[in-house]
Amino acid sequence: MTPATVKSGQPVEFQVSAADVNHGFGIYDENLVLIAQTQAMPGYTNKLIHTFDKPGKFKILCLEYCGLAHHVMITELTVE
Ligand SMILES: [Cu+2]
Repeated sequence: MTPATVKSGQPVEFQVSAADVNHGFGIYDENLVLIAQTQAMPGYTNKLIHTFDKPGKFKILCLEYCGLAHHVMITELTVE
C-alpha cells in the first residue's frame, strides 16, 4: 500500500484493485473493529474514501476467503 502513512482529519481516497481474484479490503482500528471496507476486484478499481478522526495504527485485512494465503493478507496503516 502506498503511502503507508496518512493524516487524520483529512479524507483519504483508497484505490483498491486486485491482480488475481476477488479479495476484501477491510480497515480495522486498534481494537480490531471494522471501520471501513470495500471489495478488491480484478480489472476494476474501487474507490473508498475515509476520514480518520484520530491518529493511530490501523490494520488492513482481506475480508474474503481468497485462497491458501488469505490469512497472511495483512498490512498496517499509520495515521498521523
Ligand atoms: Cu483473502
